[in-house]
Amino acid sequence: MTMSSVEPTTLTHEQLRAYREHGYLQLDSFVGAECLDELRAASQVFIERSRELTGSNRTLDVEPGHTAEAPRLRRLVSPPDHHDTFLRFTMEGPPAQLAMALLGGPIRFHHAKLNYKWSGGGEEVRWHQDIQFWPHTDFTPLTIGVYLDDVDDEMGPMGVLPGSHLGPLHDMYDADGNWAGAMNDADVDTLDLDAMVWLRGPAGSVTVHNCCMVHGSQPNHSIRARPLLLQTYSAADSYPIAGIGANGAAGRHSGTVIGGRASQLVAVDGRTMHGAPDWSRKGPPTIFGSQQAT
Ligand SMILES: O=C(O)CCC(=O)C(=O)O
Repeated sequence: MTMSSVEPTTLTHEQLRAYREHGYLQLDSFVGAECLDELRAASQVFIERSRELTGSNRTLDVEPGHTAEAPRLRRLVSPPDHHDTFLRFTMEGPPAQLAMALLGGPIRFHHAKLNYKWSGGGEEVRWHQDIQFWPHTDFTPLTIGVYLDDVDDEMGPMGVLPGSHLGPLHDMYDADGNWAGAMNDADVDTLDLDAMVWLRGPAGSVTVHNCCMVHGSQPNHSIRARPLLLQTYSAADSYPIAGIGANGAAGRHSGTVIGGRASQLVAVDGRTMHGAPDWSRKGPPTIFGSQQAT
């Protein structure tokens, strides 16, 4: 699928410079009320559906204390695969337009998720970087989060460490060699946690963080859930590297190019080549067919 009619948002030079330099952006009330209402209605469908569950499944991740009467959701996995409102929002809406502006051209969608961080203790996300979860051929991937409700300090807003996207890429395996999905304590000790910026804001506020940014969030101690709809895009000419992490299992729409076409130019290990067209959906022709057709 290619979505070519999406136009980039206009950002100021200062916003573009701040994103490059600090690795994140926050835009208050970026998504309008009508759009937010639609997103909340779509989200409610899954909260209701979760009442039938006694444990997590491939679509809905629920906390251990989840019940039909008092649902406690952690995540809706890949919202665009499950509801047309999410699909349109992610492929054509404000986050896609913003990613195009930040990346300066067509973009490639990677994946999306809706993190709920339920009220009364909804879970902490420990310090981590994203790129190790789904390495790409460059470091253009970024994640755009949209708060579906107002978020204050008590609710576990997203925390980012400015400039850390230009620093080391941390190992997120534990001492026994198991994937931990979070930085180890020794690496966390090297961080200046006082410099952490907490991205709170009214409903519709947007967070952007680069794939190498150190980030995480505290538990939600408030009486309201903190739904944060996250979507990840890269430049169209950046490609997920197969066989590592979530690449290849990032949802039905992963790989969709938005706002133009990929030129098939790809830089690997400092050398740029003009790669073959994308045959992943139709299947590749044979070399004989290609050579005899030209
Ligand atoms: O929900 C959050 O606060 C952070 C989410 C996050 O970093 C992730 O899911 O990778």
